[in-house]
Amino acid sequence: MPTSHELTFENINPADRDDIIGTFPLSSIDDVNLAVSSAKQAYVTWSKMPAPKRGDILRKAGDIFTRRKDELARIMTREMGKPVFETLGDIQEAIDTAYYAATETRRLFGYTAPSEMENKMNLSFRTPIGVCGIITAWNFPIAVPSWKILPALACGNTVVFKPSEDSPHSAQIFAEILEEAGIPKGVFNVIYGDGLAGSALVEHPDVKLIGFTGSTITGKKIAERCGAMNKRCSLEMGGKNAQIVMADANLDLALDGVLWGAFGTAGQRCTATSRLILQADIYDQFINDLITKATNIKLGNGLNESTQMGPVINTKQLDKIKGYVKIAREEGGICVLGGDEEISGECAKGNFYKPTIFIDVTEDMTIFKEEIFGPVLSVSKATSLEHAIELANNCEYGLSSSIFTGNVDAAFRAIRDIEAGITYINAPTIGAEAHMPFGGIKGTGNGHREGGWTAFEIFTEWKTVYVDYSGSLQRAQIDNY
Ligand code: UN1
Repeated sequence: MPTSHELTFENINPADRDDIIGTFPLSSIDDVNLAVSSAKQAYVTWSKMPAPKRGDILRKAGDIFTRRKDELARIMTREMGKPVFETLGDIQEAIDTAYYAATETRRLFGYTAPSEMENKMNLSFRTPIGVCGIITAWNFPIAVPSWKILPALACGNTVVFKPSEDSPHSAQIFAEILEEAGIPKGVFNVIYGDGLAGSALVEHPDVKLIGFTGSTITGKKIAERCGAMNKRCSLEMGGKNAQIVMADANLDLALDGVLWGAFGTAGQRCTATSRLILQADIYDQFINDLITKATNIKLGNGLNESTQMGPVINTKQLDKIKGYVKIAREEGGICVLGGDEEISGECAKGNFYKPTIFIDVTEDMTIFKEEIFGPVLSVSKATSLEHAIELANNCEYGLSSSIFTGNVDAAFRAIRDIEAGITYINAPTIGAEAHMPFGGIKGTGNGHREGGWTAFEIFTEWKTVYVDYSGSLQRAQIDNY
């Protein structure tokens, strides 16, 4: 989409700050207005297209994502840093979501129910909402937008998408793919830039819904504005996810679980494991084994095959992590690994932070409570299952959670008692599957779930229809009893 003015921003490779990927327009309010009015105009025909026909286009988008997977994975790695084996997975999630959304267009089921009167039929079905504003983060530049955009389109809505200013290139390719798949002009629009473009989108009266993934601070502001303007709003915000390990667990598995959960994507997932809660009997030994394994994690440019952990997204985020580690030390935290940025070798020009572990972390410490969004793991000790769950729940967020145990009773108690939208048994806190409800409780969300069939709840309204074929005025119970 053309921009009406000259302001731009640079897209910088986080693994090498000298590598400027490109410049992107800082969309102005005029640009946002243009995008919304295109989306509003396109809604008239797109919303009336038979849903399975919309599905054909989404299926084609899935095919093109598949065709461009390798190329796009490398572009995404250069743009946001995570290793190629992770960006390939990111795109796979969009492929799965595209095919799921395509099939769902033949299954946008409504309900029928018997009428309380003779010769009358009661039906209900889903209708689209209108122009949807989608605002997402940079850590899953293709997967997370796909969770929102593809179901929104399947349901007959049109979209204005504002990606993070740290991943505009991936968003541009997302748009290219939808265009090639045959999305009509105006149905999908991208605006680029920071909070200015984002808030213009939220404020626009013709935008009927905001779908947001990002920080809790921004999400709450969006929710307030959407509340005041009576817009639908679905939020996916922060997490402070805990992995519990009981003494009866398969400890090797639990170790692999926490290494992946805490240091995969350099800890930059809303589902990342940032707290490890160990039962006292295994505490010392597990920590020793964890340090040994985490020491060997290979940092570097995600385009290199040997890299296991990439950089963090930008210097601001690097500073934020440094700030949390400083606070942790000031509060008496014991750092047993990392605790510093990595500036040696191929990491010299990037935003690298070493895998970091603090032990004996207590509930009053800041790193126990606040989301860091980096490779920093806090370890705490629990005396029992009940204590472990109490520690896990002592948190303002409620996205993901995990318990490793060999005891079936403990597993079921954890399923019942852990306060989170997602609980894994004998698996890490990361790795949600695209066709299952995704989201959190408490400070993480506002009651909606993306992923699978639940995304279609977000992007539709219900229309209820009564057909009276009695030929006479039949009064319903409200006027008849
Ligand atoms: C996010 O970090 O915003 O479950 C989403 C996972 C990923 C999604 C993370 N599939 O770890």
